[in-house]
Amino acid sequence: MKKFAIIPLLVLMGLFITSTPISTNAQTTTLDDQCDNPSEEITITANVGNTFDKQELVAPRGACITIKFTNLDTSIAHDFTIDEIEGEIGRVYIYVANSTAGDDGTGISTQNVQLPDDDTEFDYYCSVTGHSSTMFGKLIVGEGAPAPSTFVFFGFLVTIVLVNKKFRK
Ligand SMILES: [Cu+2]
Repeated sequence: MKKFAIIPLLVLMGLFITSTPISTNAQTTTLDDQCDNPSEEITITANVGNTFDKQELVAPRGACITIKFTNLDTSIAHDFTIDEIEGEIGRVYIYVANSTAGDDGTGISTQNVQLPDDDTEFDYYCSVTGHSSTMFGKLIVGEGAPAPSTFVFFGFLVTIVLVNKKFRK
C-alpha cells in the first residue's frame, strides 16, 4: 500500500521541478524614457554566443542619451541592464529589451537615459540567467570613477599605527 502512495508523490515532485522556470528576469519590458531630446545615441549589440559587441561604453556627464540595443541572436533572449545609480544598489536603472527578433527593426529597442552630473561608472550586463558571466561591460560617464587612491590607503595605515601607539601607552 505504501509503495503505491510513493509513485504519485514522485510524479508530483517531477511536475514541480520541470515547471520551475530555468531563467528569470527582473524586467520583461524596456523601461520608460528618463528624458527627452537625447544629445547622442549609444549602440550595443548582443551577438550569437552570449556576447556583447562592446565591453566599454563612454558618455558625457549630465547628458540625455539614447541606449539602442539590438539582439542579433534570434534563438535566445538578451537584454541590456544596469542596476545601480549613485549608491542606490538593487534598483534597475536601465533595462532595454529582451527580444529575439533580430535586427529587422522590431528587434531593436531603445531607452533614453539621464546620466548623472558626476564622473562615474556603471556595470552593465545581460540579466538573463547565466548570461552575465560573458555578457558584461562598463558604461563610463565623463572621466569615469576615480581609481582608488593609494594615499587613502596610506592614510588608513598611518591612522592604525597611531591608534595602536596611543592604546599601548
Ligand atoms: Cu543574454
